[in-house]
Amino acid sequence: MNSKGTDRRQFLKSGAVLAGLAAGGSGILRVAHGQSIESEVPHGATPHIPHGAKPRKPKKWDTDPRRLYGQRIRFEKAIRTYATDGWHLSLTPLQDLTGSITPSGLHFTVMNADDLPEIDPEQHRLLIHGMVERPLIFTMAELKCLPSVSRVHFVECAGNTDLRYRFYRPWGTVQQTHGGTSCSEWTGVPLSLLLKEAGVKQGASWVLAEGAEQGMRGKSIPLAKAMHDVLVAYGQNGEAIRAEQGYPIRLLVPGWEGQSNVKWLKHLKVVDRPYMAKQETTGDKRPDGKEHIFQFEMPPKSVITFPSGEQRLPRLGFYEITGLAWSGSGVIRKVEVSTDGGRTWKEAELQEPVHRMAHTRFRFPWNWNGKEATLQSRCTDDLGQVQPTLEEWTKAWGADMNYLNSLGAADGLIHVNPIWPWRISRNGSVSNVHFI
Ligand SMILES: Nc1nc2c(c(=O)[nH]1)N[C@H]1C(S)=C(S)[C@@H](COP(=O)(O)O)O[C@H]1N2
Ligand SMILES: [Mo]
Repeated sequence: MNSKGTDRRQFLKSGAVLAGLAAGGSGILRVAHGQSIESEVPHGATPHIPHGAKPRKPKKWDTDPRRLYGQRIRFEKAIRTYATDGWHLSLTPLQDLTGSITPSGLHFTVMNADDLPEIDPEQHRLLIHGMVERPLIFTMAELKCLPSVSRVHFVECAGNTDLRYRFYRPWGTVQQTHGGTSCSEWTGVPLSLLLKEAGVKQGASWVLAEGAEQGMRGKSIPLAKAMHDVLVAYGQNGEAIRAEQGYPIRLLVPGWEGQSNVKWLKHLKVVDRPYMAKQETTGDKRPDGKEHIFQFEMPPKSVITFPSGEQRLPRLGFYEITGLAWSGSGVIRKVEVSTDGGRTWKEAELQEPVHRMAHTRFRFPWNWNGKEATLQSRCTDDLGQVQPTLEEWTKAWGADMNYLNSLGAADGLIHVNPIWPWRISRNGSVSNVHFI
């Protein structure tokens, strides 16, 4: 164990966690204090007057709620959109975003429950059990006492990039085609720390994570990944995780398909096989009738967010083409852009710092001469994986275009990452390419 790990262990030994008492007979190690560590008085709710200063005349702004918690200005209208065709999914308006971080209120959301779980953090507990030496229960306050890390990562639904837009619709915004991915700075406790504390037993190889909502959602994660870089996250972009993102805690499994990132996390059961919970039995449906399951890592993908579907270029001349690239395998090394239908490619500029398994903003200068043009981007990650064309992707997947065309509406094609061209017509309108 490295010295940091040893420090952590020492910390836990000397700290509150192990000072707990074993709950009667159950063998579950209860941690000591369950109280909230938050201050009783909300900061800012009471005006503060520096010592010796005279209060000034009240202003209207003094009692404006926005003074205590900011909202965006009413001119800004970007919102998530949702479909009612079987996907319990609201999508991020990628066309409206700048930089690489998704504002928390616009993070895409997938949720099977009928209504949003609102979990009282005072009541919530995280149980770690199964093949462990010492089952543990944590309150939220206790979790927040533990050593934490913050990391920037995307979460992407495996079903993001719905090929139906490619074949059936000339329209489709980048929100509709690619909005099932978002990127935040997540803060939490490394799962490895909690598992080491619980003491994983010999022979254990998977961790089943379960959410607290009705009809509880389960997902098995290989122990190696759980010990490597998974977080039990309570923070998103500097504040508590949004209810839609799993408040008060979620699993954050960097680079892996969205459904691994169990929200409203309640139970972690260390086991010796995958549990095949309801939601983890679907995979890529192949033409031969077989399904490819246990493909966890999201493949390298990029998309131009401006100009993109249903937008319109208002004039000739200079535009900055911009978009996002990400890979579940690691770092985006290169994004190339083609403005001539794929004949030539030039490297785009990447916004630094480039984080591992995170949205990476790219930019590319372009002069539109008023002629029809096809714009596309192609990324390469640090494993050398290159984003494929639709034709390459289809072939690698063991299918052909006819098969893809024949798929019905909800026939899940997942892990879809081909290069996504946008066509600029002479009047400046932007649309999907392959439809036409
Ligand atoms: N408890 C629970 N966790 C869940 C889900 C859910 O319905 N319930 N949906 C999963 C799916 S399919 C995805 S894509 C991600 C989406 O995370 P987000 O809603 O924060 O974007 O959450 C995953 N975790
Ligand atoms: Mo998902």
